[in-house]
Amino acid sequence: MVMYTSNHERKLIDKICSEIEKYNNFILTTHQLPDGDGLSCELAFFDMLINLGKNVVIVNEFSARPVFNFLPYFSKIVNPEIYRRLRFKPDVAIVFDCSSKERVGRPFEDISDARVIINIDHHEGNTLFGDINLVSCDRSSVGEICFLIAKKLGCLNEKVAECLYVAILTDTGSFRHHFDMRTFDVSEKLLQTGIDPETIADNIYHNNSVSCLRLLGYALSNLQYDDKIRTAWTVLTGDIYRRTRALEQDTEIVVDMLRTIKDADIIFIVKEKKREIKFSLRSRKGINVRRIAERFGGGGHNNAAGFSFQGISIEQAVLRFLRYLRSRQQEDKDLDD
Ligand SMILES: [Mn+2]
Repeated sequence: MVMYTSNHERKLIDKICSEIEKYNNFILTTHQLPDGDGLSCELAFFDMLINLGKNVVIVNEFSARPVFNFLPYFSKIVNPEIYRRLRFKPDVAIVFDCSSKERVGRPFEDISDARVIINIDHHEGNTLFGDINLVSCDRSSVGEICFLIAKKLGCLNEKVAECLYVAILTDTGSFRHHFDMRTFDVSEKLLQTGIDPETIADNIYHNNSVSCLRLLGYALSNLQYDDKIRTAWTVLTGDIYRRTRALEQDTEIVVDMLRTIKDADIIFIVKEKKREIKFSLRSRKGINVRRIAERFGGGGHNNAAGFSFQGISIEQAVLRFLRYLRSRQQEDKDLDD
């Protein structure tokens, strides 16, 4: 018998369900550059809430990768400009997969109007910015947590299950990292609704744009590797995005590919944005990249984190970060000696 929920989780889920019953107007959001987890949870909740007769708006600062457009209600998501024109008065805001309110980006102003902010997340170091904070760091995905709420509300149907299965599938890298037995148990219950995992996988993984693959091509042809620190990285300038016409969200495929390198314990992608240089880090063998990212003012998960530099060039940013990784390696060696 797999232990589903801790007492702590159960209490918070009860509280969230009673808030949902009490109020009528809901605003849902997730982090900037929504991923499969945050996005699918929004869409699952959209279905659950409209079935309960509620008014619901999903507002995201940026659109998600088009590979997710097969999911129900994908086209219902609005950006902050459209949202403001709706003059919606939310009672409850639900924020998915965000460790801090800053991660929400511009919609945070809008959700701050709500009477109750519910924060559902699984990131270490979540700042507990909500009035209710359901933060379970040992859960594979927010989708796994949302399954518990869907069941409690009696709202589990095929649409909800499809979304939550996508959340779990993508956040675990197709069941490769950050999951446990409960994840399979939840997935099984989702599949029992009749959803087809093969079609879902096909929709997500065999649905890339040519631009996205071109971006990957550039990324791989500029791949760097330092065997002393067992680290691989690549730099994606604004020019590469312009030339390939790839979306920033398409970077995910590059991250996934670099993660497959046998001899790299840490991989990172450097992305040039308007005013900042963004670093996305991934690790294995228990190397905690969240702590590394925190040194540079960022955060995330132990094996997936990020941070950004401002006011320096992309070359300086990479050099500064590599210098840190190399010194860190040296410190570890010194400790061993
Ligand atoms: Mn997540």
